[in-house]
Amino acid sequence: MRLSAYFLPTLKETPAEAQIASHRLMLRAGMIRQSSDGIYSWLPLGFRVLKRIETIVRRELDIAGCQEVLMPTIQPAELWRESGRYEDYGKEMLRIRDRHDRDLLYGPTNEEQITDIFRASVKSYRELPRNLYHIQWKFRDEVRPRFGVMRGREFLMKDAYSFDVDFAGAKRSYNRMFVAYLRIFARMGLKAIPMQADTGPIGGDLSHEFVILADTGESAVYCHRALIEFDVLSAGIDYDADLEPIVAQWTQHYAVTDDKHDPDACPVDPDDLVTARGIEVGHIFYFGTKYSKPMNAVVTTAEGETVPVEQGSYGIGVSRLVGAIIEASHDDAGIIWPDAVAPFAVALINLKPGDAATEAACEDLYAKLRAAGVEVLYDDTTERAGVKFATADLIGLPWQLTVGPRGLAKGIVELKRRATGERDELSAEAALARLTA
Ligand code: 5CA
Repeated sequence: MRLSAYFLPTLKETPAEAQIASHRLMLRAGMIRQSSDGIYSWLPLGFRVLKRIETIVRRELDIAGCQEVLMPTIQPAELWRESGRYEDYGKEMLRIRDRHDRDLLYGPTNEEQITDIFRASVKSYRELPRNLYHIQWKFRDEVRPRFGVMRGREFLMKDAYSFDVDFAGAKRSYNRMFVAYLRIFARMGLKAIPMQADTGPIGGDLSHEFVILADTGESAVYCHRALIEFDVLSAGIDYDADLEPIVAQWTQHYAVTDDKHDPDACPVDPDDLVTARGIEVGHIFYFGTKYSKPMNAVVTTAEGETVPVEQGSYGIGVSRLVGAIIEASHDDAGIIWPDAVAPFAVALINLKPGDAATEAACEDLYAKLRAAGVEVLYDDTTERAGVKFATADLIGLPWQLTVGPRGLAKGIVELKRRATGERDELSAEAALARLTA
């Protein structure tokens, strides 16, 4: 993509309304634009990151045996009356009435809807387990939407729902998602720590929040140092195997949010206790028959008995993750994208547009990188070099490849790694080899 043709409305000034780094940087880097309180449009650069995150989530969930569906954003109130949550949900739910005076709502989550889909067709334990998910916009009329996409009113969530015939099966489904979540966040370059959590309005009695550590996190978190060290990607994973040992490895250590932390009862040696701030990027729940019972979603067991199906639900804040990743990875100059979610891999910076040799070298690199499948944002604009470097640092692509007449005269270009600031002067061929390796 040529920057001269790209819709990238960057801001020089720091927007006054933004209180935290990710919100400031997303506005300054032209990733989002506020539409109304807690509701945002996603502009090309931001939308690319959102799609990257979705792709990682999708890939790992599909490996874990989940199947993607797409449910509507607008749901009928009757389903929520059946579960008893229509009144309980209160003012957070956006209620809508259609032209026929039917009560509808903009879904804050989809337990009722998926249970309705399930009960219409699944009748036997033979068809279980199943895990269905979608990636869809939600609306919650939060009292205090803030921090940009981190606590929005409209936000993109991945929500998955598991169905099993008994508790043992439901726990296996829960474990699968627990492990899949560890891998999803690790793939994004994040360290997410599962923490014991309350189930809140979702209900149920087994629940973990996945929290990434960042100074601006909304809640204080406490965990054993060992959890920071665990590695989840080096070994392969067999989702049909017993995953209890992996889950136990993580849950044996203390890890709680501040509402559950009691300094006097904390079992961890102070030297091993990490006290930090955290951002909740995922939340998983086992809630048994909380919805299947009132909604009469039943299956027959191997013994011929009819029982309500056992359920769990599993959320990831896809749009929140964009902000959370920036909170965890930025500096004074701008965003530092982890490779896996970066909107483009390389910023190609032409220091002297109009100079024939520089132009030719840039065009050649641009064509070769694209031919090799490397996503490049080519700064072919006529801005000053200082402005170009500032923009490149602000939007935070992992690599900056700079080409100018002085270097070219010596046969070199400059390759900078955004995360470390390391710069190498090398030939264009060597730079290409590095970027396409
Ligand atoms: N039904 C369950 C799981 S499918 C559920 O709704 N869980 S949740 O309420 O915990 O939300 C799941 C994830 O969505 C959270 O972990 C968080 O990352 C994200 N999320 C929740 N509220 C917001 C919000 N207002 N803005 C942005 N992301 C949010």
